[in-house]
Amino acid sequence: MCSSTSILALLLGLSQFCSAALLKIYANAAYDNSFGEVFEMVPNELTAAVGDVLEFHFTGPGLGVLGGNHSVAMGDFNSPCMPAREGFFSGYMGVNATSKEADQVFQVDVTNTDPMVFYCTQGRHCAMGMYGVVNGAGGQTRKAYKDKIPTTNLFAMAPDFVGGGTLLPNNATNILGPSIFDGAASPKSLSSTTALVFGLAAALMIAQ
Ligand SMILES: [Cu+2]
Repeated sequence: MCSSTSILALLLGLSQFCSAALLKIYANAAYDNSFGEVFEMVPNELTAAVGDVLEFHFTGPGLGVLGGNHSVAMGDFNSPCMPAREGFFSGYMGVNATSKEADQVFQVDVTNTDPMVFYCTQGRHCAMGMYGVVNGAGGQTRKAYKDKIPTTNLFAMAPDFVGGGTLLPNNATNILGPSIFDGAASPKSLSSTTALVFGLAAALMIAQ
């Protein structure tokens, strides 16, 4: 990504345009009145360049509620919710009921731009939607992975190691929250929130 944007960066005089990015991804549990429990990765489709860092956060209502104990592992496009032979695994991260985040984040360095799938190994979280794809292409996209999941009752498997990344202390407070991602991790839910805000504003204007 850097090489394709460097000329533009020079023209604009923006040297930071070409710096490595820290890409935050949230393994999040939420509750929606229509859909019930929602397990998601936010975002669940992203583009990353060599040198970027994926920073996984584990968020939701807290340990003991909605399965507030997540992980992230590199997956295998051919075997949904199963680990890649060589990849990364954070281990299980309980969500702190106060901050709504786990007390640690897990960072993974991006060393190539091949399509890569990641998922939560906890129970049925993966089959219920807690997975995402970096640099999806060809037959290795989020949609292709989703189509291979036979049923939301599929239990995930975890690697037999913790590694391939770095666990770091996390002082963040959950920026998502079930109220923002009411329903799904798609921009749709954001726009419906926006629509609600505009709708309320319009209603107020009419009331005046
Ligand atoms: Cu999970």
